[in-house]
Amino acid sequence: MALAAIALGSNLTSSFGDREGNLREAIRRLGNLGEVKAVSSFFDTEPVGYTDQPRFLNGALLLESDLAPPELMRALLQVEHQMGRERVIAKGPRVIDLDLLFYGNQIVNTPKLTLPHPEMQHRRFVLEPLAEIAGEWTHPVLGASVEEMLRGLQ
Ligand code: PH2
Ligand code: MG
Ligand code: MG
Repeated sequence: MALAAIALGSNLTSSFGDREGNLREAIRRLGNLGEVKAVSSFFDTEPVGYTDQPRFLNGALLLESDLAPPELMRALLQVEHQMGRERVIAKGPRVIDLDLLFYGNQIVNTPKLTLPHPEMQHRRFVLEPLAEIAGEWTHPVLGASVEEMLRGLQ
């Protein structure tokens, strides 16, 4: 059993509803992979990177799971796929994006998975929701808490 932190994002509507409907459906499905321990509020955010796309709704959650990191990662991609995500433009519009941020204090560097998530410390749309539910969680490489990383951005 380990605790994982997962970021959620959506900026398209789908058969599950609007952005919030997509986040709620994804959270429901993540409940099949373990026990959802905490869910943040949802933040309406400006698209970062590729900016010519709709605004995002972003959130974060904590999942306690028996799945090891590669299996959990595969399961997240499967939920994305089953909810109709199509990879058209890199960093472009999506029904649902599920990013594995932390898995306990594990450090992983493989072609398919990097843990902690390599961009999380730069992204307000990740750190702001995560700080609500795991502000004290310390990044095992950077040695800074989520709260500290968030403060480092302003
Ligand atoms: N995800 C991206 C690129 N840009 N911007 C916001 N606001 N929220 C996101 O989730 C997001 C983004 C690639 O995953
Ligand atoms: Mg992402
Ligand atoms: Mg992703």
